[in-house]
Amino acid sequence: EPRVFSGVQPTGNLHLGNYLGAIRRFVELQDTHPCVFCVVDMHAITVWQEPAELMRSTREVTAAFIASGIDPERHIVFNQSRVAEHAELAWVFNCTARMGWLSRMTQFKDKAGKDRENASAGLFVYPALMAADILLYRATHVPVGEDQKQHLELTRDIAAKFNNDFSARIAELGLGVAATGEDAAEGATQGYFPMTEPLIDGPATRVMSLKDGTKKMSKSDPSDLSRINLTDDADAIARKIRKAKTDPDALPSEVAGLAGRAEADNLVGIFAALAGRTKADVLKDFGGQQFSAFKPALAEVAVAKLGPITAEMRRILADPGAIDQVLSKGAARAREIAAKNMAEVKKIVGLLAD
Ligand code: AQP
Repeated sequence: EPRVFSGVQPTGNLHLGNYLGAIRRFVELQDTHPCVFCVVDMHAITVWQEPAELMRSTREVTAAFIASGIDPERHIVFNQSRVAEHAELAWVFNCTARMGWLSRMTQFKDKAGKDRENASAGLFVYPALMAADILLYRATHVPVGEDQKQHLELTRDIAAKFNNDFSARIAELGLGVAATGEDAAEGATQGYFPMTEPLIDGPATRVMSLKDGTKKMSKSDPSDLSRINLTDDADAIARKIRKAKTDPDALPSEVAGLAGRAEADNLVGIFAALAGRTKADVLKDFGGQQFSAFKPALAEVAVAKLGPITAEMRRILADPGAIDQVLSKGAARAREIAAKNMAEVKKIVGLLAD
């Protein structure tokens, strides 16, 4: 049975990359799949968060979901820490995942930096918690940006190892579904967890920094000029695009001409994604023109697309009580699925429960 799961961390500075790479895809998928959208506050605390700021940010991500068009009546929207089963399944997966697998995660290496001894243990096991988020709902599809590809592969490895370690038990309890992907390739006929497919598609799976076309647009970049925040007003958006790094040449008329021009490629990609057009189509209009002509047009598209979302976010954020109610109701619905599946996992593993 298909189901979509995805999460966004409440770590402040929600930006255009989060919107184009993830949230906008969530909105599209709600018409075709039952969806679970989670504000992953337990992931956020793998690095230090100011408590008041964490609460504010959790409400802000929820407001961004709703303002972008996610319907919390039709789909499940909640914050992770409200559903204790995420932590429970994460523990089981900490015991499934191997140190070697986790050691190879590039996000851990990037975030821990040189001072690895001083990184939290939570940051190291972050991908096991992410696997738990997804597999707790036995989700089959996960829309994410390109940067999460490796974590999704690890999720599949964890699911495959769990299915394989407990294959006899899963069959004995009649809890399996037909094996797919790696399980089937290894000759298993029954698995408990599905081989989740990442959905990394659309024109903006990796939006780059406005200041450096080789770095992804990121919440934690110290330069606010590197990103367009979902809370930026029209003036801020126009100013950031005006100051965005470019090269001195005119825009090419063919997509091939963007090769080796990271900043130009990024800006054209952002234009295309926001306008719902292809890069080739955008270059038909702007090929041969200077950035001085392209940038105001890009700012106009960005403001037209993001302005209404920002305004709606402000309106929603004015009533934090209503946001908390959405999260609380969503958590109750999430818990129904999570409790059933976690009880089955306990049976499979041999953990006695009531
Ligand atoms: N630049 C990006 N382009 C496309 N998609 C992106 N995502 C993040 N950055 C880009 C996608 O947004 C979703 C939620 O991200 P997250 O907040 O859970 O994770 P993150 O990678 O920590 O976000 P940041 O902004 O990059 O924060 P820092 O600075 O802490 O590293 C995910 O689907 C992600 O792929």
